[in-house]
Amino acid sequence: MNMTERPNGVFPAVCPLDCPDTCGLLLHKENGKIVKVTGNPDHPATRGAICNKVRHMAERVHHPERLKYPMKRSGPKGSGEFVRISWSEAISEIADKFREMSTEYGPESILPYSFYGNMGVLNAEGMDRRFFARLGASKLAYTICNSAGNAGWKHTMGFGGGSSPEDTLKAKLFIVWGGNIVSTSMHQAVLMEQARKNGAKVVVIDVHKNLTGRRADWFIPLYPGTDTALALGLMHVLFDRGLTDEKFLAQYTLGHEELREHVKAYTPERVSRITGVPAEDIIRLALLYGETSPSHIHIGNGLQHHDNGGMAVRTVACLPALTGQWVRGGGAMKSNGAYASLNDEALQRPDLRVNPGVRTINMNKLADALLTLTPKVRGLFVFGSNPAVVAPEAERVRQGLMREDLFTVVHELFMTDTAKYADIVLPATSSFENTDLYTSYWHHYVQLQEPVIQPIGESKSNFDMFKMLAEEMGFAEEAFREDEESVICAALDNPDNPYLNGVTLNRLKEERFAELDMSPKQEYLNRLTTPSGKIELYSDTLKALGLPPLPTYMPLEEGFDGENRSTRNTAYPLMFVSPPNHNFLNSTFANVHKHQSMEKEPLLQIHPQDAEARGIEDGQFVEVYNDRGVYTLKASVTELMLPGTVVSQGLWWNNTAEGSAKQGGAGIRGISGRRLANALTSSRTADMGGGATFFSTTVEVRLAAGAEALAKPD
Ligand SMILES: Nc1nc2c(c(=O)[nH]1)N[C@H]1C(S)=C(S)[C@@H](COP(=O)(O)OP(=O)(O)OC[C@H]3O[C@@H](n4cnc5c(=O)[nH]c(N)nc54)[C@H](O)[C@@H]3O)O[C@H]1N2
Ligand SMILES: Nc1nc2c(c(=O)[nH]1)N[C@H]1C(S)=C(S)[C@@H](COP(=O)(O)OP(=O)(O)OC[C@H]3O[C@@H](n4cnc5c(=O)[nH]c(N)nc54)[C@H](O)[C@@H]3O)O[C@H]1N2
Ligand code: SF4
Ligand SMILES: [Mo]
Repeated sequence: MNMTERPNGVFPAVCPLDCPDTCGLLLHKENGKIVKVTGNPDHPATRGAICNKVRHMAERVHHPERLKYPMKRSGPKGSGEFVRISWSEAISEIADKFREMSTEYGPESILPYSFYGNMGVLNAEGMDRRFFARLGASKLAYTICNSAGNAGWKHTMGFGGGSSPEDTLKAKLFIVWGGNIVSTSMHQAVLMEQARKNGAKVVVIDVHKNLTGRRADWFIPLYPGTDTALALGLMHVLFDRGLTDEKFLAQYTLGHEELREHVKAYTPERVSRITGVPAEDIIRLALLYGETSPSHIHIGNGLQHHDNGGMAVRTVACLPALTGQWVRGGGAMKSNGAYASLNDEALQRPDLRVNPGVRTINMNKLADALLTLTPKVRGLFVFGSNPAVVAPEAERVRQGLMREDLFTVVHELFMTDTAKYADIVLPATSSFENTDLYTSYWHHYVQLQEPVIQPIGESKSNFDMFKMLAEEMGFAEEAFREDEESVICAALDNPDNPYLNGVTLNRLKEERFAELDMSPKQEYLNRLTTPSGKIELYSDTLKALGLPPLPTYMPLEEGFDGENRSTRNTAYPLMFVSPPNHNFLNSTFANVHKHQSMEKEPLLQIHPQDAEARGIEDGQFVEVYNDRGVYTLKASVTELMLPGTVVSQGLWWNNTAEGSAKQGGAGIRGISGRRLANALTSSRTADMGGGATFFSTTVEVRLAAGAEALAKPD
């Protein structure tokens, strides 16, 4: 009897969320329903501990508002008015539209838009990739998360893997740089605490004293987008004081002599002006880094969501090489995804593509893609993502979604802000209703999910839904008839990745957590895949791309420039940073009452100096605005940042705003304005990898009209 047929019991599962930890879970079932989610104590890396978000996952899975059947729009776009239709009607309407568009405008008029709402590879990047390749749709560049930083890392280190998690507890200096691991990778935070118990010093470098910063032995605040300068200042001191490991530099790096000369210009005094970090702190940190071994740097996603984000990660990634810290317990970690890289050719079947030269659209540019791009996007297929909330330039994204001549399909578990704009909404299963394969971009274990509960309502997995569409479109290839297990076997068979040796479907079924073969890691420094095979402190590839070949600080397009003490556009003198919050996962959970109540409401953290200059008091409603839009939320006056930076954590849906039902989603307790952080952010792309620049945003803040009355207790 499979797990779905057993109404009661405790069953193994995998956390599907886009979180590095990829925890092993246990689902507790009663009468066919999941009633409790706990951690699986047998998971070798996550060991039974899970976060609060997922402890309450049952509420999301069995939420009364789960979409249960396909629907067709019956009211104006964005109104959320839909009528029920059958799957066969839905599929045939979509196929008809896609055929029509392909004939009339070419298939590149259709754009798939997806991300990792469910990290399972079959559903997130399997059957969909096959379908859209065969259809000939425009390609999507998956750039919204970490592509600038990953490119920066790649230009320095090549191979996209760093320190192993279990080694990091041996560090004597543990630096978290632009990450909030207490919220975003809790098991790494546990290892950080263990390292501290073993005598490590914990340093957090961030623009905002987040929950991780509050646990640091030393928190170092800096201006957004200035990390490259800080790292160069550290290098200046390291070379200057003879704290570099010359033997390591000679053996494993390229360009150390050029770098030594180059960083002379980054004196602590100059770097202090750029970053806001006092010169004596720069020297102190450099001495600490140069004199402590092993030292580990956890490179977060925050410092790379900037115009100069690729260079920032590249520069920080150079530091361990300067002091020869690529030893056990030392080094750095940006993402460990490459250790588990699958056979993407077999999984995604790019060979099915009928038009290899088709255009690629950067997902950060969704607003432009819908509003200004030619030839026009006429069909949009969204799944595993909520772009109306998570994509930059939210107001323009919404304008695009409102286009009468755009045919939008959204495959979702909930009526998200995005789904509201759809012409056809399709109900998606949750990951606990599917079979799928999970790798982690942090630990070294591969996991299998098998269905634990029956699909809710008529919901279907991405995998099955794209197979149905392929059949309706008449795609005859065997690739559209394969079952989950055969695709998993094909994906795991990757001769290019020695770390995946011996990880098979059978082993996953027997052992549940299949450890990668980490023996090739002994050769880590000889396995780097940069063009020179060395750690590239100097990169000819970057030079060819028109970027500085040596790590170089470049001010943000519209950011605060510490050297000039102002932003480029003085109408918007504050930097606005909107990182994830503790209780949501991007915009997932923002509609679940439990998670809302844990998170309470969006807050704008503003420094007392900035608040006072604007007559703003703690608890008052404020409007954060720039030329792109307005975000209305409550002020929290605090010294968690340097003056000049304001922070709002979390991606709230606009339609969860209080009173939204009555006010068409546009209000908070009678105050006009929107609840979307991304109304303010720009779709400019970063220096590398086409990455997102969410945090390179400048704004002004004012009291919201009627704010004083609202600030009074109810
Ligand atoms: N609870 C929770 N966990 C999550 C997520 C979530 O939404 N909620 N999201 C998941 C996803 S998709 C990702 S990518 C990861 C991201 O998780 P992390 O790697 O932790 O990255 P972020 O949380 O994006 O940003 C971390 C920090 O970067 C800071 N920051 C912003 N600009 C700068 C800068 O210029 N320099 C420096 N030094 N710091 C800066 C922000 O203040 C923030 O504290 O977390 C995953 N885990
Ligand atoms: N301002 C600002 N914006 C940001 C960020 C930030 O820090 N600040 N972070 C950025 C980052 S790092 C990321 S990764 C992106 C994340 O952006 P998204 O990937 O869009 O993440 P979510 O908001 O979690 O939306 C995922 C959606 O997928 C749906 N889903 C889950 N499982 C399935 C499934 O099996 N099938 C289907 N069809 N749907 C499913 C969920 O219900 C959810 O609505 O946001 C980015 N946007
Ligand atoms: S969100 Fe992260 S920490 Fe929480 S259960 Fe999932 S993998 Fe674990
Ligand atoms: Mo992300």
